[in-house]
Amino acid sequence: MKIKKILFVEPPRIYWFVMGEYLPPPTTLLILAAYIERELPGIEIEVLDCQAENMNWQGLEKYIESSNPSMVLTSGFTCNTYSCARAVEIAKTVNKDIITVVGGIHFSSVPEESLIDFPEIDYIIRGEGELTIVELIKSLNNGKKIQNIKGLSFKHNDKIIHTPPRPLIKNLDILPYPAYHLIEDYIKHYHFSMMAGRNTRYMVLEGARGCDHRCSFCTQWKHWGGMWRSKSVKRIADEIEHLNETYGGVFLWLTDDHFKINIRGKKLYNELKHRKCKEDIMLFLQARTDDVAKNPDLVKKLREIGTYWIMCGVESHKETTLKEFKKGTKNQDAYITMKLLRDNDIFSHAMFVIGTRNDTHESIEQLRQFSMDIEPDFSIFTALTPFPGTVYYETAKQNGWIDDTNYTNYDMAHAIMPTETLSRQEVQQELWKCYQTFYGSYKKNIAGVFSKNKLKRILYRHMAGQHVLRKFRRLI
Ligand code: B12
Ligand code: SF4
Repeated sequence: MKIKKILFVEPPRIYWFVMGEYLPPPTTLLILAAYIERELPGIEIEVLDCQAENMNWQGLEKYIESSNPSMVLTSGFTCNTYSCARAVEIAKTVNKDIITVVGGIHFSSVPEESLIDFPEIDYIIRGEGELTIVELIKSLNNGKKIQNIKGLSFKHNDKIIHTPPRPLIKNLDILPYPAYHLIEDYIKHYHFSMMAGRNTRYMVLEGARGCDHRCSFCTQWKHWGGMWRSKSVKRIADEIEHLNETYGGVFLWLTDDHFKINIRGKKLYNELKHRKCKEDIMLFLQARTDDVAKNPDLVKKLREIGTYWIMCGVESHKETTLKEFKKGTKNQDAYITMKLLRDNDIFSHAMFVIGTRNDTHESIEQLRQFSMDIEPDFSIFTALTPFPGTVYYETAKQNGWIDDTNYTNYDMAHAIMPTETLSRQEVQQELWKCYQTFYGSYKKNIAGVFSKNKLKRILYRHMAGQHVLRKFRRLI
């Protein structure tokens, strides 16, 4: 079948209850759609966001029937594996000739397993997607050999073929802006209630890909070839301005896993400080605690250009665990970071992990105490999750630690592995206790609900509403 029309599908998904009610734009799909649109202008492109449409699986089937695409593409993380598989299965049910393509961290990490488990997937794009998908469409339309396309996995005569990896794009500035124009009707719906309020427009943009650290539990560095590549700071500022001025995007979430304040903080400040949009935007960044701690002056500058929320992977109070994770930070960095963010009126968001092999009731109790001592505005506690593609996954698999192989539960809220002394159930219970300790205090909740800080008020209303605690309780 010649590819004339392609349909990107963001399938119906389960929300991550920990961060409340939200509707995110399908960023990955928009980034890919923009590139295909520019490189292959003859191809008709549609993006369907089932969440924004409030569409269920039957609705998706009907939509594919009426849209009649020649290719259906989707993407997801590990916890979305089955929803991606179901979306492409539906496409095949509608018309077995529709070519189905998936990509992203999960499918890139376990392509062999995925092609065997989900025969309805025709092609897996491994790693960076833009060049590979364009080459695939071109080759299918010109009858060229698929085997010559780098970064692809597929079945051929009942054999699974993995072509060599594709080299990464050198200059990310060549990428077009994400194709928000293809989903203009949905844009007004995107929001993140707990983080920015129900009526603040939420958009996601990419400033960099990958990371040059090597944390054992993280998928990102491997997926992006162990490198950190950034767009130019001017390009990032232009993209921020574009989303704000063209689409009214206010709460702007940078996908960069490691912001690198030391390298880009000052430059981004210089780029944005004279732009009008800085008064309107609310930037969300992810940074390492060592990077924040070492750059107090730049943190102040970032606040001046609209940075209002920074999320940091604090992970653990134990230096031995940080070492075991190859995190490269010290727990002292967390104290300095949280104080710096507080002093600069930036909402401080700390991520913690429990459930390492040597974790006990006592060590998790110490982590809870540590989380109170460093005083972040917002804490998220997660269960150590062996994501396929991580160093930790290989170790856990070899040692038989993985107790739960249902990928839907790989959302860091479900305990997947026991520790040496705690059952999986006990880890789950400890996780609930972490939330209960951090958010369960009556005094703290009252102070939060009536805080002068609007963000804190929204957040504590969410947490004090007990929905999160109740949902965690139900997982035990
Ligand atoms: C923004 C974000 C969110 C947002 C919004 C998600 C969204 N729909 O936009 C929110 C807050 C909702 C969220 C939630 C969660 N997230 Co999140 N999130 C991200 C983040 C920061 C950016 C995603 C993104 O847009 N990336 C940019 C795009 C361009 O990269 P990409 O998806 O990899 O796509 C490229 C290639 O992989 C490839 N590709 C990918 N898919 C496809 C498909 C096709 C057809 C093709 C051709 C190519 C292709 O081409 C693209 C361009 O080259 C990533 C980290 C990151 N930097 O990616 C984490 C990340 C994806 N999240 C993660 C996790 C764990 C979660 C949560 C489970 C919990 C949590 N702790 O946050 C929940 C799950 C929610 C759910 N139930 O779905 C992990 C996933 C790990 C894993 N292996 O599963 C990541 C990697 C963070 C991390 N460092 O570990 N997340
Ligand atoms: S956890 Fe953060 S610092 Fe560590 S490798 Fe992943 S993105 Fe890099």
